[in-house]
Amino acid sequence: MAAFELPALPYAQDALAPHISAETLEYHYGKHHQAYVTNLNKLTDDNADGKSLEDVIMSADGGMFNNAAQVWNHTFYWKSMSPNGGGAPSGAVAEAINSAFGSYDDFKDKFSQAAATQFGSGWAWLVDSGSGLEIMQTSNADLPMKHGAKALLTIDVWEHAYYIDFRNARPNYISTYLDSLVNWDFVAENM
Ligand code: MN3
Repeated sequence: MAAFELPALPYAQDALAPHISAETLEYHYGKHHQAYVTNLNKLTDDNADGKSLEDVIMSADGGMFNNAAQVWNHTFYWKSMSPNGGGAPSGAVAEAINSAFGSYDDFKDKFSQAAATQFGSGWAWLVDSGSGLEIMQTSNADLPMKHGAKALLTIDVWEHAYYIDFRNARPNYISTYLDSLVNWDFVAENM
């Protein structure tokens, strides 16, 4: 009977500054993410069926799918970043990246290109497809679990993710994410 809730941010609202400002998180987390939770609760009658968020994502379509998936995507995105993140991974993650893409630089090029060329609103992902690590692009609220893949890392490329800090310069947002924010410990947990 519990309603879906907005999970706490894994860091303070100003913790990603100067790369991503407190103002961006005030709107992106406090308004956008919150609105997806609020809308999902309206559409699911405060989850009277007691379904998990993943159950709703896998069974719903239309507005219910969009809001449920966006709740999940944003929770995953906040964890994909860290105040002390960025740069090349080490250990098992580095080995998996090198094995799948040849090198960290090759991964970086492919991930950046996927994030930059996602037309309009959407997401770029590092996923485990079941036969190794791959880069995936999704539009709007779409996400890897709908395609049988396991998400390991994501970047939100909806304009609301970067417009306050980077205006229209999506490539600068992507390089800042990779160089200063990406949370490889979270990827290791997901692998
Ligand atoms: Mn967003």
